[in-house]
Order: sequence, then structure tokens, then C-alpha cells
Amino acid sequence: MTALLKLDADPSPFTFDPATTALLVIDMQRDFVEPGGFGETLGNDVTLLRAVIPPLRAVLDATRAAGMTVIHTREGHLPDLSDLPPAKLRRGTPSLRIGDPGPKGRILIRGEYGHDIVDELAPIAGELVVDKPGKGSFYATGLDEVLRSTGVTSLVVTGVTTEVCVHTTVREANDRGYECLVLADCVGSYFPQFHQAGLAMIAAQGGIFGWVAPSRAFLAALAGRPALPQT
Ligand code: C5J
Repeated sequence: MTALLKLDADPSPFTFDPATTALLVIDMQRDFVEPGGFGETLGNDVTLLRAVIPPLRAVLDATRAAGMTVIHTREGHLPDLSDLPPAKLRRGTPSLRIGDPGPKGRILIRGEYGHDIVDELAPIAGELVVDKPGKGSFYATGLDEVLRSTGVTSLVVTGVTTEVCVHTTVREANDRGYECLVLADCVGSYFPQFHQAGLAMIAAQGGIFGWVAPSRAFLAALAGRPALPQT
């Protein structure tokens, strides 16, 4: 039996069945949100991304309590760099390149401390962690097969960064037929203007890539109550 829930979203109400909806938590890794990691080597102020952690933690708690599927992703590369395209390695002028030793271990390398998910959002037993070499969560991973085999048709998308890995993933998911709701305060960017534009692009043209809503609307829908107005 389906139990459809509905919430106010941009550009139109979003309807979902918790049984066929997964929470996707994208790349909430120390490498992106803490000093000394990949994000900082690119010259970014990583403190901007930490605002995402408290609302995302509340969403994580609620989806776990509701028994929904939770999937985490991590961007990174094998220690021998065999899955790292030379173009990605050469790109830009970072202070440290992917694979170089940094204060939190080798930059963006699987198994290193910096590559793992921050303590506040650490996966619990039973939650899938998808390791991905690219920006999109579907490229060179088994994510699509996992979602299809478990009957997931909708994604609640969170994580970092809005215009890079979140956007790439939403576009990939949309092309594969998934309905994506992006929680505006649970995604973040080093560039506030890109964050705003990224969200607007998702909901524009009647929801060309999906829907956007604040996490309070999603939490209220899960709890079966009207969303509180924003304070
Ligand atoms: C980036 C990501 N920004 N997770 N990765 O390189 O968005």
C-alpha cells in the first residue's frame, strides 16, 4: 500500500512515498567541509559549507526514524590513482593536488581520514556508502542498479556542493527518470551566488530538473503536520 506525502515546493507541490524515496547525502566529507582538505586546496573558504550540517543532521534523524532508505556518497580516488583522469589531476592551481599528502591524509584518496564523512553525519549500519570518482553519483558507480533493485523512484537530495556534485547528480538522476527534491538549506556551496543560481535552475521551466524546498517543509510532511512558516 502506498502512503503518499505532499509538501510545498518550488515550482509545485512535491508528492512522495517514503517507501520508494531515498535520502541521498552527497559528499559530506572532511575533504570538502573541513580545513586542510581538497576544498581548501582549491582556495575555498570551507567554513561556508558547515552551515549545512545541523539541518542535514535533523533530516537524517527524521528519515532514519521513518525507516527510509539513506544513501551516502563520497568523491575520491583509489590510492594508486588508477581511476583519476589525468585531466582532473592537472586541473587548476591548487596548493596540493589529488593524492598529495595533506594534514588530513592524502588529498581526496579513499581510506584517508580527510576522505571520510564528517562525524556529525556518519553513516550507520545498513546505510549504503557509494564511492564515486566523478562529480555525478551515477557515473562509474552501481547507484542506478541499487535504486532500481530496491524500487526507489524518488530522491531527496542533500550535500555539497550545490552547483557541482549536487547539480551533476540531480541532472544524472533526472535523465534516468528519478524525481528529485533538493532541500535548499541542506545543500551548500563555496559561492553563495552559485548556490542560489543552482537551486533556481533546478526548479525553473516547471521543474526542468526537479523540485526545491526548505528542509522544514520535508520534515513537516514526514511528521504529518503543516510546515511552520519561516522565522
Ligand atoms: C567538488 C563536490 N566541488 N562534491 N565536489 O569538487 O561538489
